[in-house]
Amino acid sequence: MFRSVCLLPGFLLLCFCEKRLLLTDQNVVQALQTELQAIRTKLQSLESDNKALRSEIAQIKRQGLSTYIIWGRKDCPHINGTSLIYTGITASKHFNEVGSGVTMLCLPHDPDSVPSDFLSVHTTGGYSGRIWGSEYEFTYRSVAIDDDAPCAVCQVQAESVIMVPGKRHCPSGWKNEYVGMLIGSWTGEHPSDYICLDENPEFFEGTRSHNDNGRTLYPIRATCGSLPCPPYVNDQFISCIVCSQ
Ligand SMILES: [Ca+2]
Repeated sequence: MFRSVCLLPGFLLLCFCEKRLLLTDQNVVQALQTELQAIRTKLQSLESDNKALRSEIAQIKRQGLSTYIIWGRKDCPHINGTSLIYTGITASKHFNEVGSGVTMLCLPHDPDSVPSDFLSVHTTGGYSGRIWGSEYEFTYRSVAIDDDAPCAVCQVQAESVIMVPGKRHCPSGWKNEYVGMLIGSWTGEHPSDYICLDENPEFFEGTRSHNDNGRTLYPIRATCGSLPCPPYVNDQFISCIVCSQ
């Protein structure tokens, strides 16, 4: 790499690596021209890469990031732009308890303790709610009655995520994240969320088919009346799909 160029009457002088080279040697001139061309080519390649990366970053910023929970699976769908945040346990209130919460939660496998000076069940005298794991109350594909249900929290490169009940196809312009069946509680139980269970549900091996109840998971069927039939069909179970855009 040359340090500087000196112009003297009649010839060109380069200060090259602390040495002064007189550019009357055509071999040196040719070598420098070749090196210069290689640098130009490399620079053009870097500029092209830089432009592509800027475009990709701008696209990601425009799209934003969203999250959703896939119920019944230990991992997120293996599709481009969707990644796992954590895997967990499908959990909510006990089917036979009135209180506690009503939302379905994805509890992680590695919980952190509350602060050591927080309440204990003894100091509250039992005035607290509970959370339970969940069990399938049906047998379908890989799962059986009393199998415990996993879940996974997923991040997706999209501005929005929606669950569309009653559909197996996303609206135009939306991408399919996963498809499944609408799940809730039995009509005679205390309720929790409606959730979209993946159509290929999984289970936890260690507690397979062991009946501990907790949050019980039942398929949801249509009832004609205030719900118009057609298009709905009485007693037909409801599908669902999760879509991103
Ligand atoms: Ca079980």
